[in-house]
Amino acid sequence: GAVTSEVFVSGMTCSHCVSSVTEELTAIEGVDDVSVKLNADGASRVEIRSSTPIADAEIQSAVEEAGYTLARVS
Ligand code: 9UX
Repeated sequence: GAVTSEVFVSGMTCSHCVSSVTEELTAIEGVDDVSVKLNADGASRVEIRSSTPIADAEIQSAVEEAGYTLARVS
């Protein structure tokens, strides 16, 4: 996608966490790629590529749906 969003997510500690977050974010309309740099000791960097801009609130909802916390949006 043409748009990249970068957020940081707390509470992710293993590859299954990565799968859950990736699945929820990929389900958002317009999202075509999600990549996570897992940081088990802090906030994991999550990069979301999409065709159109995704609202922060929508990203937050997806992250929380997966069971994690949005630490910050950059
Ligand atoms: Mo792994 Mo993540 O056992 O909440 S799924 S720690």
